[in-house]
Amino acid sequence: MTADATPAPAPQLLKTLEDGVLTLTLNRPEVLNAITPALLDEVTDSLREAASGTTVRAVIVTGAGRGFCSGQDLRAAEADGGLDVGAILRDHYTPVIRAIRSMDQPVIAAVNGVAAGAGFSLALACDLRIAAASATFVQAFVRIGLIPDLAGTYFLPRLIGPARAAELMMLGDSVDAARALDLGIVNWVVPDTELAAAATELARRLARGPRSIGLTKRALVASHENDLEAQLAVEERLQTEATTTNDFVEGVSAFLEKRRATFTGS
Ligand code: T3D
Repeated sequence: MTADATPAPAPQLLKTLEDGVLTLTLNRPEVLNAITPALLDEVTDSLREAASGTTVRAVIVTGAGRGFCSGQDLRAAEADGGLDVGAILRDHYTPVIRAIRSMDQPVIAAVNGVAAGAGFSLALACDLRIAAASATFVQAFVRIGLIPDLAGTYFLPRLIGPARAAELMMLGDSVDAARALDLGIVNWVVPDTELAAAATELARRLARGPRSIGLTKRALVASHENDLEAQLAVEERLQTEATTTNDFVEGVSAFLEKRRATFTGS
């Protein structure tokens, strides 16, 4: 065999762009898509690139194989013992959370299997979550003596309430998809074989939507911190912006002409 015949390593992040939908697939199935700094850097770069243009109008994050994401790659972390964990989090991990929250395009987590540790946090940072019936959610951090990170302690109590968040985070028990739906962790649960199609259909629907979806995301993100007065001011500003969009003109015209609106995201 010549050197040229050596197969190239599989990309750790798969990317497709179709009908305005960017799909990012974590591709380390042998470790249930455990994350490394390099993998999350790629995800962050892809999201930033999408955010800076108008081609991508919705994003799906999912995993290859039977896992969604098992959190930090513990073998790689072990091998890298002695590194500054705080610096790795700051420089390589937390940027992905900021990228998801600061981009206007909606981001959907299509949770195809176990979401553990930082993988659970990654799903929580997304705008919408759709899970396969066999998916599970584990706040695995406590099992290895860590605290939840990647903004899990920010999103989970806001999503399901502080008592439920404390239960999941302090006990580290696995939550199945049905309970995740019941708790409000996920928006939808679908049969395993239908997850990819359902996530794509949802993303395409969002991608066909008006510019105001992105502005709505901004308002929702701001609402996490604002009091009533501040949030009313945010709505006044963003609604003013929404009325300047082509999609608002089209939406009103379509209503008056009794036809379906065709939005361009502008
Ligand atoms: O260090 C820092 O930078 C701080 C940041 C921390 C952030 C975090 O995310 S901490 C939390 C890290 N994640 C975990 O603790 C979860 C570890 N994994 C598990 O507990 C279990 O694998 C699961 C509950 C996720 C799934 O269990 P199961 O029984 O379905 O699968 P499995 O057999 O345990 O795993 C399958 C393979 O994936 C296995 O490899 P093998 O034995 O077949 O060669 C397993 O070792 C590997 N794998 C799973 N998770 C990880 C992993 N390898 C490396 N890192 C992982 N996180």
